[in-house]
Amino acid sequence: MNMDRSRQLFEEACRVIPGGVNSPVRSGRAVGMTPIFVKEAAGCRLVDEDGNVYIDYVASWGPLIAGHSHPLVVEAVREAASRGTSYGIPSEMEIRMAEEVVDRVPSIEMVRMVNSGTEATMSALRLARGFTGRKKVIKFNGCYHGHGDCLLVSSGSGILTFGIPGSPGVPDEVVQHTLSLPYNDLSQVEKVLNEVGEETAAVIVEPVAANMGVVPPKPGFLEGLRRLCDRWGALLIFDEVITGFRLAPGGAQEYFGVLPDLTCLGKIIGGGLPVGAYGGRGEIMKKMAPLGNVYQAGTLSGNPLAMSAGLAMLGILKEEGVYESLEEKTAYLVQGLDQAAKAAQVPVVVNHVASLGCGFFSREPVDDFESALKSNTEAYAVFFQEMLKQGVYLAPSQFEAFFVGLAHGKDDLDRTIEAAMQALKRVRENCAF
Ligand code: HOZ
Repeated sequence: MNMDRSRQLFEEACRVIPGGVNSPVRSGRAVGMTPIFVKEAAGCRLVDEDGNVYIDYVASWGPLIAGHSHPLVVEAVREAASRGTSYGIPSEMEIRMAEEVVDRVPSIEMVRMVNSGTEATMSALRLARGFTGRKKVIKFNGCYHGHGDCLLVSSGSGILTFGIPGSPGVPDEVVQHTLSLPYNDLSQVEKVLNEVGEETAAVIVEPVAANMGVVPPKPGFLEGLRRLCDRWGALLIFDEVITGFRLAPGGAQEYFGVLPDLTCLGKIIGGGLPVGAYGGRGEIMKKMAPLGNVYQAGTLSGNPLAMSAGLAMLGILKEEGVYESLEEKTAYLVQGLDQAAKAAQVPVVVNHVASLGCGFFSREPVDDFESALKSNTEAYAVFFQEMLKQGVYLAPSQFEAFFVGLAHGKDDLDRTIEAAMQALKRVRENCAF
């Protein structure tokens, strides 16, 4: 596989961009590689600067559920751009987007648009603190809620990939009110709330953890969080930046039937453009300025290009049978990967919920941060490299998800399974378990 042009671009990038990338995980360091540089993408295919073609399972880390360059999304952006790229003044599309979100996400009565998932979680947390008048927040080990200071404790994603325990630049005082507990362990939450329940503003959780690989909630975990938050008067915040509009039209809260007080969104609602949102019950959202005194603002919030792309993407997701088709495709892929792992005698645990999944190189079930950490990251690196050679692009870290989308056809899934068989043989030859 020729990567000459990508390597050359990476060298150039390293001179002017820290680590050559604008977000750490994509550097490829965790899988012993330098990154491919993308030239163009359409459907489920990426083409790199050397002309290599890949079946893509990263989908820009989730937003592109309908595939790259979907004609309806591209046309919506083109049309919106011809009428202006940003106004900083209200426009009708913002209302239509808010209506779509309120219609589909069961717990959201009002929503505020921002520009990234990080902004959404930071703002939701500020709102929860402002609404309750309390300071403490409970999060879960291995859950990642963006890179806002208060939530950068025992995080997943890049923090986990590169083994960074916290981040210099986040003073202890800033995280002194953040408590991070084991995911899927309700008894710990109960214990901690017994001690600090009256000081706790919020419990924030990824309803399916998707930044330490994919870890589904155990039956009763989300329901238990709801019950405990009600008991102590804390707000339950679902970070649905990844699960929103992916698991179901109403996200994980619809899928699992548990309603949070506040929800953070991003990714799919921007159709591949930068976006985030947070919403919830009207009485809470009305605490935001200018109605209330909790402050948050943004020059590009409700940006017309992002609203147009997002509305087009949400329109595509209204088509009949879309979610069933995503589930079927993912189940087919997961079954194929399971069989390939068994045939190669490589221990792999494939977790998935709807179209979100992850294969851990591990012998044990992966149901929390501790068990995720036991997976063999060297084996993942070998697997990643071999899959890439065979034209399949996976997340360049064991601790991220794969995203199945509407653009993946059966042929693509079969080719992926075939590639996995070869890659797993290579893992077997090179790695000890
Ligand atoms: N934190 C993102 C994945 N969960 C990675 C974003 C990126 O590298 O683009």
